[in-house]
Amino acid sequence: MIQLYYSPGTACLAPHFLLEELGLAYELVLVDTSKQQHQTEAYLKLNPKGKIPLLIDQNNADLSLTESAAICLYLAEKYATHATNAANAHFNPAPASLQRAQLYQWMMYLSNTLQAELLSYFYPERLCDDADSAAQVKTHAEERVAQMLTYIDTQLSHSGGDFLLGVDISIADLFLFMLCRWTRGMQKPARAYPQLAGYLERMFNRPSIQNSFAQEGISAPYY
Ligand SMILES: N[C@@H](CCC(=O)N[C@@H](CS)C(=O)NCC(=O)O)C(=O)O
Repeated sequence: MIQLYYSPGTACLAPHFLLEELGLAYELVLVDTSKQQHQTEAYLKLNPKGKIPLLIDQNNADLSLTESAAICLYLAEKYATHATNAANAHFNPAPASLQRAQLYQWMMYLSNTLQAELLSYFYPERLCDDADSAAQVKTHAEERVAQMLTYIDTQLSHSGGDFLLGVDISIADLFLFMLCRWTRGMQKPARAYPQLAGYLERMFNRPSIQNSFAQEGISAPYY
């Protein structure tokens, strides 16, 4: 069995979407950050970072993994091969292929640039000492996120298909949908960009995303 430790709507979403896409058997374990359950002694023993998500793969010697992007890369590599899951093998492009290189490029960009900026937007008080400075940090983070969304929107129009890598969906799309959802309270949310508007609607209609939202108890507005 695979266990995903989650708190609704957090960085657990991308791995959750992927578990659904791949049709794997898994168990969700709730660690509610709004109740500080990620800071309990029991959870910190499992994940000393005190962050969500955490994946434990009992099919693979109880492998324990954090970092949402790393979990997605691991799950795709382990469970989306032609040998075991041919219908979903596009989630695991061949090593050194153009698709894999582009996948790495997107995953690095999304996790260390857009996701990092979103963390500044949501937790500005962690970066400064007073409320006025925190408000400024938040405003600047939102401006930088807007620049990134403009870049992503343009790239989508050149991808050659419905997804970031072109014709086939990849883990980068699942990750991007999660991050775009987090912009829904911004002055110009991701859904307001011309390419992203249709892209997010298509992604939202996938059963993997519908099921994950239902299981995590997430309600409208979804993105
Ligand atoms: N880089 C990490 C970020 C993990 C992270 O910051 N998760 C948030 C939820 S989205 C969290 O656990 N926040 C609780 C806190 O920082 O106290 C990842 O992608 O997994």
